[in-house]
Amino acid sequence: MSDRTTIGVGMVGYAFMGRVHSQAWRSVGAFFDLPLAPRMAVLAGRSKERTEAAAAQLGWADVETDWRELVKRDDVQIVDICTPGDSHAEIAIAALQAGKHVICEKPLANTVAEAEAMVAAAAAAQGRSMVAFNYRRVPAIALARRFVEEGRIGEIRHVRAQYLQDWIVDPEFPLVWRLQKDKAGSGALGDIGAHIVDAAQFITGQNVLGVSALTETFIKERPLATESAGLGATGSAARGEVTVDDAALFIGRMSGGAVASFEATRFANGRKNAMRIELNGSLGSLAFDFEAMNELWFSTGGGGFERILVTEPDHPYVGAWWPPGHGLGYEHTFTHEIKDFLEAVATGADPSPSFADGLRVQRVLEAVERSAADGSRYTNVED
Ligand code: SOE
Repeated sequence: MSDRTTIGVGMVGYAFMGRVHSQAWRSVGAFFDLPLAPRMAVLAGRSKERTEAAAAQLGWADVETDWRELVKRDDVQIVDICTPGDSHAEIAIAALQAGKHVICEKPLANTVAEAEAMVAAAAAAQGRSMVAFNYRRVPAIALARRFVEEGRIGEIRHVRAQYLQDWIVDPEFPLVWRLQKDKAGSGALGDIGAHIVDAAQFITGQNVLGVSALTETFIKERPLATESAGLGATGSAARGEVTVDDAALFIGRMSGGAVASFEATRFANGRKNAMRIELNGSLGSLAFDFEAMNELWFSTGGGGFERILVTEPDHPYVGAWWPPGHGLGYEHTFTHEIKDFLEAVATGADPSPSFADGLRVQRVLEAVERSAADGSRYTNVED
């Protein structure tokens, strides 16, 4: 352990994603035998007082109040972007141009044009870059991909994906940044729809080719947020317009011949983080629900579905953790992501998902918006 090369990390943002990424940086070296030892060098945020408090709580050695200073520092080789989407492109491009490696929260950007600029900067840079679609690193999802690659469900015909939450059902829930188009790019579509598009493409190995979509905003105005941390917030008396979708539904065609349906909503009362995907193939089916994330359901037709408890040491990532049956949680998906990223940085391999993969998802989101604006007309995802 002691002869590993230390690599300095600088993180921008410290709300929900910043907290969970911090947990991953802190624990990854204790559970995985890595070629590089991350050092949590510096945390950037706008308010000095709050950033210092977050750094002390989360384990960062120093703070900056301007991400541009963080990007310049010699003790930072990796920049981790945990900010709202409106700053992803600017920070990532500056960091790549400064010779840093970059890991960036999803969706990659707020527009296709920004995502294209990020891919171009990544292609011209020495550093590695990755977009943080963490659900690829749920052991059950990685196992589902392995089953598909091994041909265990045969030719895939149906992809049925849902991402259901309920944290904004209350019309008095404040107008946090995730409900503002200029900050988030889109609503449920980009925040959680992006995850199921990536997961569907990752597990099946097929791309979404075109979509027919509709979107809806149920609550058009909400109290302005005074304080906001992560998904929590307090509202004021003044109200503002919700400028994003509350729900996005779309059907699509996949490049390998499968037909797909996607549903992303934060109005599914009782569903907290139900990220679900079911595949039906010529030989069998697979089904997953994040609310029971240590399980994968497998069917070969007769007798319905069999539950696979994905806690065996030979299952993806699991061997590093607890004895069989003891289970993993949300935070582990980020630890696995950081582990894979550090390995790619050490070997010079292209991390997966790359910025190019993030752009591909962005193009699907854009096709969904165009289709929805055009009366659900079938709309090709542009290359
Ligand atoms: C909020 O909808 C959110 O935190 C998303 O932003 C994350 O990407 C997802 O993992 C959980 O839900």
